[in-house]
Amino acid sequence: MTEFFTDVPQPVAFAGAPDTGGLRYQVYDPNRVVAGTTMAEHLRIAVCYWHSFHWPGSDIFGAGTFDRPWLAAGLDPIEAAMAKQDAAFEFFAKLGTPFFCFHDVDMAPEGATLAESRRNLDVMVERAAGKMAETGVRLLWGTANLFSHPRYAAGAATNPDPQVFAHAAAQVRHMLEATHRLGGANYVLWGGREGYEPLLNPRLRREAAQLARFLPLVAEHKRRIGFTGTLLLEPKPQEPAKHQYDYDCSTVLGFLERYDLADEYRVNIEVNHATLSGHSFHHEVAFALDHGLFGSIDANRGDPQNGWDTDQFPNSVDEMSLAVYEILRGGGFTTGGFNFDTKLRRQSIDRSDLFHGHIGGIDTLARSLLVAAAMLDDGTIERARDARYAGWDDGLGRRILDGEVDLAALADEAVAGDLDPRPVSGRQEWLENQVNRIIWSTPN
Ligand code: XUL
Ligand code: CO
Repeated sequence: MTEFFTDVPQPVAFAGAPDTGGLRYQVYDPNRVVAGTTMAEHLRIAVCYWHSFHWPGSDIFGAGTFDRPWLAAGLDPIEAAMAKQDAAFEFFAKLGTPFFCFHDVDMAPEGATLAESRRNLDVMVERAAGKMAETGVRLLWGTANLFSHPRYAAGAATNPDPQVFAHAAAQVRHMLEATHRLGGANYVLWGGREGYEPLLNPRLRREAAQLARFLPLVAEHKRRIGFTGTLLLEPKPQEPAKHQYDYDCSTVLGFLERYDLADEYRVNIEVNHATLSGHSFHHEVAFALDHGLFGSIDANRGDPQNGWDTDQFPNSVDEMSLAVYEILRGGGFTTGGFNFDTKLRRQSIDRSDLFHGHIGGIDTLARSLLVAAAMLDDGTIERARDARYAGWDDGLGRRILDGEVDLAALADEAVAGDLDPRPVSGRQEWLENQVNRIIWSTPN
């Protein structure tokens, strides 16, 4: 196997390790214990196969800019897939991260028929199993690409043609089995084309009913094959479709509850998808945790000045700390983790740039974890939240929640003049200052 990342000849040194003159993390040390658990176990970091190894750096205005020799035209597809796999595992091992994620078509070339695509995937998955055993790198999640091929232009499960639904079923079945074979911790469904372009052609109820059929089929198959990982839906409001049905966490929860699927699925929240839906990432994480929906994270952020999915590496500790705080407060990940569904910028053409992007993002998460642990330890935020709702713990609040009073009885109590509610400060600025106090005082 020839080395690809020759400009990064040795593994990236973890924070605290002796300086070797190579690349190093400033904060991330997988074995450092924070709030009772190692950084590696808290963060469960994964590198994605697609943007990092299967994307040439093209955009809608221009060709690929990256040095990815296995993507050149005219190569034998399986040999090219093997070269890509070698480079990917070399990268994972040198970066020192525990997990990766992939779509079927990132790892194995699509054949002329479904049967040929399946054979290709089987070959590459068996080879990946060997690489995983060699390097110790594990699979955070697998997923089927149900959005790139022209057959999915009008959706996969929500396509007007049931034959496309069947085609999607075949791909998901095979990829779910491949994920199981590789010991994946989760399986993701992102419905990039499950939505519409103009509202003039879709039947909305019809498409919802189709999606509501597809999701239990996947859950049934998961049980049939004995896969114990978590099924995750990845919300996104738009792009590529004008409107996507899995708009945000709240929409997904409503859909799952409406079709009695809330026990089967959790969410994979992406930072950039949260902001595209008009929320903050903090909001989506807090909502999912509070509603038992939280699963995993795609850590890539958007650019505040434009309205599309730029998939940039996270670099704001101020923003990330708030979300990591909610995760920590909620008990942390179970099967999920932080996946880097991130893209380099098109001008980042050195092979080492892929390392710099991930190192910066991972250090941002590690530093956010330290801040979040300090916030939890400090307790100010939770004490303020508890005090805010103290009225519901007993007395009137308890009687309302326990259903002991009806509307008329409540009204009578209020009218009798015994109650005297007074405005209370929300203390927003004070709370924000508390967060900054902890961010600024937490040592590395
Ligand atoms: C697209 C996106 C996908 C999913 C997996 O915006 O985030 O890469 O994470 O299909
Ligand atoms: Co994603």
